[in-house]
Amino acid sequence: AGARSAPVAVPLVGRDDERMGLGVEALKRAFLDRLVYSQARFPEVATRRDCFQALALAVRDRLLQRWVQTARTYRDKGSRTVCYMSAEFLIGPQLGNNLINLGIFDNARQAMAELGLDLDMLLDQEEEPGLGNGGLGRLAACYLDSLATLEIPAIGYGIRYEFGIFTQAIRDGWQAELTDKWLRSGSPWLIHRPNVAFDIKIGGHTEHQYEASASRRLRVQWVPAKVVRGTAWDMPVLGYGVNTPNRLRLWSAEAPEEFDFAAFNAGNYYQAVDAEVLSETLTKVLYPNDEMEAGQTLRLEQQYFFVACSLRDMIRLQLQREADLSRFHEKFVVQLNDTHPSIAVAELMHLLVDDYEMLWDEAWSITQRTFAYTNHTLLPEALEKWPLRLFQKTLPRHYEIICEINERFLDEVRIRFPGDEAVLRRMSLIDEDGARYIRMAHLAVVGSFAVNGVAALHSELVKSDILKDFYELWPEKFRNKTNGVTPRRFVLLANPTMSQLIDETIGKGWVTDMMRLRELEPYADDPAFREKWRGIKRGNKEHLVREIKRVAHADADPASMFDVQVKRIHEYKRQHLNLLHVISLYKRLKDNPNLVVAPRTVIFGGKAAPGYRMAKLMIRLATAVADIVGRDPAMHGRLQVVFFPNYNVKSGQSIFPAADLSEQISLAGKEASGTGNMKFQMNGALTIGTLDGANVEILEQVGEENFFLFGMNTPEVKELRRCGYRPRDYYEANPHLREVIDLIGSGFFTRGDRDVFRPLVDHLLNHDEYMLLADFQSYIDCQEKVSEAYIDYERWSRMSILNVARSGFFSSDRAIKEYCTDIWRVEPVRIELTDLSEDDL
Ligand code: H53
Repeated sequence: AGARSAPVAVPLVGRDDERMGLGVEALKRAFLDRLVYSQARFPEVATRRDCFQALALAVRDRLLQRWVQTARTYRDKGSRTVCYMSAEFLIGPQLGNNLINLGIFDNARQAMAELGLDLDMLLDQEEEPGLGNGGLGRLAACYLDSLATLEIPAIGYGIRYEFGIFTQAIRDGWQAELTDKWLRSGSPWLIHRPNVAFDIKIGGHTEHQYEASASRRLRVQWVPAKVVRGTAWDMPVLGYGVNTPNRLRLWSAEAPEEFDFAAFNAGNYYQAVDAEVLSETLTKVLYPNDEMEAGQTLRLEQQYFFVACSLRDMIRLQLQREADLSRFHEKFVVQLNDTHPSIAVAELMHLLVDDYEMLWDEAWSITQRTFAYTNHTLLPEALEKWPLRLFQKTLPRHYEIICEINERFLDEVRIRFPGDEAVLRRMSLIDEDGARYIRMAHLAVVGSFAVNGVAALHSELVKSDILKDFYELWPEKFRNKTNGVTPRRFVLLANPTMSQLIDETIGKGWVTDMMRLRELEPYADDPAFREKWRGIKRGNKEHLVREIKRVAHADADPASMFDVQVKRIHEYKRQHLNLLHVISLYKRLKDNPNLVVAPRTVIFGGKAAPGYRMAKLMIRLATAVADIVGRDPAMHGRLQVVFFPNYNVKSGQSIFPAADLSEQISLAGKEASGTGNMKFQMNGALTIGTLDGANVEILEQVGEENFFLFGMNTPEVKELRRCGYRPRDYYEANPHLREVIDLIGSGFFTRGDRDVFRPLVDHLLNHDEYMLLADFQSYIDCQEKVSEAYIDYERWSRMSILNVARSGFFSSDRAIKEYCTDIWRVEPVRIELTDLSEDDL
């Protein structure tokens, strides 16, 4: 730290600092100041982008005022801190959310209006920080919101990707990927901390030496092949209605300061600069795979890099407070968001043993008391494992440490299961069957004191299937923490009209106490309330219709049922089952023009991993069906299909409030939890779904009469698989199913080209890993019930109201409270806005 000046009495950023006012006049003043003094623009020539930037900076000032107070309080109290480590934080646009959480959304709208600016237009200027793929990254962002709202000292640690998730365009019906340059004009929310920097070693080899001293301790030196410097970029994450902004700290890679002078002096300027370029590639781009492992060296380097920076940062903080690291685990608890950061287990051991010269046993005891691990998947292909050679080459010291952890661990297993060689092979951190791998989930379980799944069903399957042996060894480690989503972004911000009606009906306060929504239940029987409810949904649908026109160039009818499936495109999520229903409905409407069914607009949205061919083909099928149905005049006012391009956090905020029906149709036992299902429910959509992930708990909350359940359950799926599933039998036994599949195969949707969908049809008939054909009839029958219910609009409104009234359980506040008491053992720390003296800064 630099020289500090003497304390002065003058408050700089205090409680009554009028520069930080939240009223309309103060906001206008602040906006104009930022326009001139940060953007160097005067109002007459300012672009929309300048105006967005000025407003964002004015809001950021107000966050930072609270931030310094928070940082001071945490430092003074030495508060126990939660570190949420995640390779992804899908935070979405920040301005609207920050205005909501500061409680100044309406003031800001008025301030801008008085300056002749439209707040919605300004909000629209913000680039979406797409630092995640899907559910896992968005969950991390919801959890940061709840942690701050609940006033829990917390840091989110992640990666500042220069390119986030790609932008999806639809070209000739196919997905095309465009780079996401979200940092093109900088982000007003990120604050660079060039002096919070660490040099991280990668590659090379280790050298073992016994110390000359009497103890003759073995010392290990890691001689790296390269060194990359990580610097911190901080984003404040403000809680709702409190003064707590927590810190999201993202690491960015650069070349270390002493770059290759040998090359430079030899006149090889380019080689010297090369190091810089190579280092920067480390945090250049997010891997666009959701639930599929990439397995490349660069990905392992990314994971190691951000974990290594984060642990060094925590150690630095701890050594500011205490003389040594013996109480590290009392001051910090680290939640590992899936296995992506699980190398942290070996890294903390490396730091404690090699750098801080701690004995193995003490270091291991601290490590095991520091980490907790969340598992997010049941798909075998998503369980990370690293080829041993690749791992050893990238992290030679960690390889040795993992071998040591493994030996000691397997000794424990031998004592527990004497003579059982098979269990040793199954549980080992190293997969020795065939090509050898390091199993990251096993490392995470062994190195953690708690392991949790993300929905009740999923947590049971973790214990009975994927981590069964570990459950038998350490049953006390295992728990469930059902996911949740933040109602601030997904209800208050996304659905202001419904939020206002709720305010008027049960009073404010529900947004931080979502169980209070139960008070809405009696209004489900009030016809006047139901009518208002329908009016709000209609308004939200009209808004989405305009968006659909803008981005998909399609017309949608707001009087029809909005039947929506938005999520990553994946075979297990079964978007193609939804399409089989669409085609079935199309066929029936063609064959029988007088059929009485609810008019529908079926909306799809979601990205496919660029290398996932079947997922891309599923998108092609959706766009092809949309095209043919859209061209058919007989379908007007009856059936329509839309593929909404580039589904992301921002467009989600328009989609959830407009949905009538939420499609949650994964094969039972495959979706760990799902979180979109919760966002739909909170916005009054009814669910058609299988008994999978958190659907099970949604059904439990809303009751069977307010949920459209279909399909096999997990034991039935297992049983069918055990007996030998033959999809073709279903095809042959069900004439309607045959018609639907044959229509796809016939080239009807592709101008006679029979080749396009052949891989998809062949796959369904011969493999059908996710058992679409087995669930087909049950799904069609259930959609029939949906249609009947929709036509009875009083009944539908009633069900919709009850769904919202019973959605409180799925608030991320509930989930975070459970983590706090059951895993993290942390308490809230209240932040008061007081006057700070210069010395505090
Ligand atoms: O995590 C969500 C779950 C969802 C699950 C998802 C997920 C990813 O997005 C990526 C990797 C992974 O292992 C799991 O698919 O079911 O809701 C948050 O827990």
